[in-house]
Amino acid sequence: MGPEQVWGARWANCAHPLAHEYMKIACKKRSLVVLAADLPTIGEIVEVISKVGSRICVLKTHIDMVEDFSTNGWSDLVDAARREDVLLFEDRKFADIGRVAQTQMGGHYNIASWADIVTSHSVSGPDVVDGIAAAWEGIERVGGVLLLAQMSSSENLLDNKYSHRTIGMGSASPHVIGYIGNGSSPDSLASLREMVGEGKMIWTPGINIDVEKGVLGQRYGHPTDAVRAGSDAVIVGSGIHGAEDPLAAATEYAEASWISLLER
Ligand code: 6AU
Repeated sequence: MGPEQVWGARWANCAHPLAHEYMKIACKKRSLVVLAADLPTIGEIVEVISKVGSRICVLKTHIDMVEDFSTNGWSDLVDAARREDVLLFEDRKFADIGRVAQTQMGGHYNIASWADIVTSHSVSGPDVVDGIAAAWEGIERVGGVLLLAQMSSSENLLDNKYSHRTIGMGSASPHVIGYIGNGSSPDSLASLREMVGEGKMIWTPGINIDVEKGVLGQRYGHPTDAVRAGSDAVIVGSGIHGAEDPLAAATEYAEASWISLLER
């Protein structure tokens, strides 16, 4: 089954090539899983890609969390992801003025050169997205931005009004492929879906089949509930990389998310 049948209007209305690329990979792998690879070394991330690559569509990184970063080591990681047909997503959560965001896409980690997708806050206004896009354009690459419209952490400040204004900002930008929504709350997700309409995607962190497992204010919801409420991608970290058998866990999240999408 192709993305046109599965996503229907959302496929047709999401004009961005990265949104289409994601949906095509999801259909091929029958999975909406984005792996949050919050691991301390490049070797551990490469190992988890080799284990679960066939069941995940996207690898989400926090490059500044990696203890043994080197340009060569990272290019091995990028090659491993490409071999498995996995998109690369740096969860940088940009939040500065446009010029600084553009510069931060380069620098030591050179995010623009390898990331297909990045996250950004909307708090500083629309120029942050233009700065990110200018960095990709400068090296003739195309990438997509996900704006944080909601968060999964307890007592965060992203209220309904903030989400609404974020969506106003995102819908005016060709570089924004969608929004981060709160996977731990199906009700908030459903209202976000209503605000967003069909033109952009919603990707959801705060996902764990064991909803009681959150630490340090993290809150979790079940992948089935998130997809039913309108999520297009489930971002799963410890639920997969912390599992005894990461491939079995990735398969469980892939199947739960995919079946829920087909039933929606
Ligand atoms: O599944 P976990 O709790 O092990 O990991 C959750 C991952 C982390 C967070 O940085 C990220 O999801 N995250 C995000 C984003 C943008 O992905 C936003 C948010 O509100 N909450 C959240 O946990 O890598």
